[in-house]
Amino acid sequence: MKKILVIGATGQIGSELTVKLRSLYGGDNVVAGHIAGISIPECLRDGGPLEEADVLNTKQIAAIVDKYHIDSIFNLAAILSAQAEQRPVLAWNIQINGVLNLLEIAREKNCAVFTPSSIGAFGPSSPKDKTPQDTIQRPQTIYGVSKVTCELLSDYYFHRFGVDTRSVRFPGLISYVTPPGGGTTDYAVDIYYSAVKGEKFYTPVKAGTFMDMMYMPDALHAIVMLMEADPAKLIHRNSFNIASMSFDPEMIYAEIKKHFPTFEMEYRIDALRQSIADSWPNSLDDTCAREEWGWKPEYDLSSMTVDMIKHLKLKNL
Ligand code: AKB
Repeated sequence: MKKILVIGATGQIGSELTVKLRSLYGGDNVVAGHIAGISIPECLRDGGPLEEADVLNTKQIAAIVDKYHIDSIFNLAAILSAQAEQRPVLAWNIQINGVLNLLEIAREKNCAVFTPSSIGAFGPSSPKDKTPQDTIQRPQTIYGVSKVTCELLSDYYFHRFGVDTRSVRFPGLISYVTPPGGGTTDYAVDIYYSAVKGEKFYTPVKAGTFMDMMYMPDALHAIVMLMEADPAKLIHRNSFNIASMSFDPEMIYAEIKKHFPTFEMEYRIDALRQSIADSWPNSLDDTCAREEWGWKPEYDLSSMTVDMIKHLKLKNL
């Protein structure tokens, strides 16, 4: 049985991942790590240990690893793309110095480490459509720079010290549980909230801006599958392209309108988010993930939309 520490357990991915890992491996085997002063979501309050775990505090994390005999660290601490442009030093600290701290702890204490990368690890000179697994990565955002560095650091620790590092490049993640904050793809979550609340939606990126997106259940499934995968079959590690759908604002609007015929959307372009989105791929080629560990998504735009609307309606927004 794995003994897991989730860092960033209160965030968009971390909160749902912690619940899923607890259901798979048992509540007592999954420690939810959070930073001081943050409000703890209801779903994390019971069901397993809760510890203050700041990715920048090596001593604190090492003590948790010892206390609970942790063998796997799932690192979900991150500053998303648009917010990172406002706070580049913080983004660097969390996404590079924080990851380095964890890799050192993992090397000393023999832990596996999962840290997600992103479609943001590609840049304007990467091939735009069906971006290959191995290709040019020259991002022009601090988020992308930190993600590429994290991919390289994690590969270095694997090859040099044998640390079991694994990762996927996440697209924009869509969920009805915990909202994202400060990302370029957040609009694809916000649009559902507006539709269900009966409000007009203002989209921050132009028609024709295609980005890869994924429904959260598929994203969580990918993390678990990859961390359970037979290491002998993994040719790549840091980091795998994964994909399930690619759309622009017009496509998601049209899909939601099937359920809310009077729903309205208007363009109010956010220059920063538009420039970040323009530098990212339209879609990724995830053949290596499919071949090396059997990745296969379940949801497309239409089935995700049905599920999102069903759950958001239950929330009585
Ligand atoms: C963001 O928009 O910053 C993230 C991502 C694609 O990594 N959702």
